[in-house]
Amino acid sequence: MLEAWWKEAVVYEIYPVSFKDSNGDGKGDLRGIISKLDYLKDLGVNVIWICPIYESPGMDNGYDISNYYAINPSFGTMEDFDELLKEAHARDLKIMMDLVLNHTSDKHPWFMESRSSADNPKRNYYIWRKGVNGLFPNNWESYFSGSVWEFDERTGEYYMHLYSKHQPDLNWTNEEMVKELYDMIRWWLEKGVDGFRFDAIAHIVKAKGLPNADNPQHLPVVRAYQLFSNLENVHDLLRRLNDEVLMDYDIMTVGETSGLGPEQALQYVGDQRHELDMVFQFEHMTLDSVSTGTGRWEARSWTLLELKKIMSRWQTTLHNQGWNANYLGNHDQPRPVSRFGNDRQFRVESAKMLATFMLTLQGTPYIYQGEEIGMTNAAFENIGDYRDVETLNYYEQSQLQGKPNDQIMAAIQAESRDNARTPMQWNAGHQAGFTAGEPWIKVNPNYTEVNVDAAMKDPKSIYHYYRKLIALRKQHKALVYGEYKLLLPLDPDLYVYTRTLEQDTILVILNFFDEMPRMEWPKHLRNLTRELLISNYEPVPDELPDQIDLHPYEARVYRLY
Ligand code: TEU
Repeated sequence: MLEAWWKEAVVYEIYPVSFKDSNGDGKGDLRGIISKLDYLKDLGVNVIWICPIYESPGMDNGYDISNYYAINPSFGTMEDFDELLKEAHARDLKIMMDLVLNHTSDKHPWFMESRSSADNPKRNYYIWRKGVNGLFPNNWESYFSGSVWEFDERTGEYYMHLYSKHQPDLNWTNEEMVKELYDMIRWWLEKGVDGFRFDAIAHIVKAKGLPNADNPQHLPVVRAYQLFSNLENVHDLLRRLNDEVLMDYDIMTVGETSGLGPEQALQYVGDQRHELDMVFQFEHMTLDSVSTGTGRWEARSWTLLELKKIMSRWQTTLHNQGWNANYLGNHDQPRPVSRFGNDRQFRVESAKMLATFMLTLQGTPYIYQGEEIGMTNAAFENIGDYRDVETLNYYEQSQLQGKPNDQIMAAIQAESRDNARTPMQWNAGHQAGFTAGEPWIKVNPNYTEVNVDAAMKDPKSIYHYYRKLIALRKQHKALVYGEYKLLLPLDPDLYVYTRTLEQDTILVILNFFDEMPRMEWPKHLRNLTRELLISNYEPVPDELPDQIDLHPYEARVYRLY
């Protein structure tokens, strides 16, 4: 087993525009983050992943970069960034940057040049094609609805954008372009950043010849993820990036790779591969909808058996060979407590149960801002309150297709990325203490009850439970490196597993629902001494030794010896 600091770390993700506003313009900023470093240090996390803060027109909240070397003025200045880095490091906190290498903004000077004429030297920095019979060059559907192709009048050709039309895809077969990216990455590393999250990295290679996807129903566009996700050449490109740039620095890397299972993930994260340290997988994110991308709007019900199967496969397949990145929420997903827990009747209990899950699996845990206080989906009723380009595109396309409005809004309320993007709730004061002005997106009205201030004062809060869990993870190496073993695989309500490292065994019991199931203590563990390390309920004094009745969403972690 190889030890590494990033395996022992707990990562906290910041969506900067919604974290903390220091100047009253309604948008979060770097000085806002600096003012909360002590809060994060106190929580116990080690690494802060900051979503893109580069110069950007903000069509996709920063995932459309127009200058990789500059800070978006609405977040602050490069001096602010340097100070953030310095202040973080002074607290032994690491900073992980979010780098978007699959595409840029359509306002990036490269693209402005590229589109200016068909023989511009930067033309091939992007992917241009002629139309076919007056139609799109192929039938691929964009992640954000509609075609991946946008017609550009000036040269009469189409450019490819897997995301919004303001995010043209870079052409990774262009050596010059790739070299420019290397230089830029090295520049940030020389500044002293501690790692990267590589956005949408699975998509930097597209199938040769850009063939049409199967389309039995002859639709104008169809989901074609397999033609631009996790293709073989991605690995060559990542190995080269490592050899030529990353290898020289002690950093952590995580790639965002939708559409793969654990065996395929090992091609990215296998110890011998020298590509990425870990990847964000999406299998558990597709449990309650048919897929990511446009499929995520089509909800279906999920079972715990499926979740256990997926997570267990990742836990065991990567064991001793690679490393997991564990998350239930981020800036692209609804709030976990609303999705996998119960935000009405058991918000506190279920948020703690889900936290126990994430912090006791093998792999590096990622906490998304607000999870530590159990923030919930905002589920705004009016489309006018939404800001996210994916949501707005879906709304527009669905209307064009004639879907009933209540159906569209129900999907948006459950699935919209804006559910996770409402301002961080710091206190019960003006705009939840996020801004002195008017926030760019509405605050979730439950801020009077759900906020950091209240959570810090309440020793039984979700926040204090997180602190304790994070500290436990630091204390018990078995929680970091121990082998995962699923118990009671067929139990439909309980998720039970052990983590074992040498003589040390940790037992985790999670009740995923509001039922009160009884659990027989696993026979092979009955002779061991039990020490309850943490639980989200008070211990029951007169409990029978080999049979326990669980409360709704109860979580218990024992050390057995
Ligand atoms: O998301 C990429 C990604 O895989 C998405 O397709 C994800 O499945 C989607 O948001 C849900 O349908 C990354 C960023 O995390 C996201 O915020 C950006 O909008 C996107 O890349 C484009 O840069």
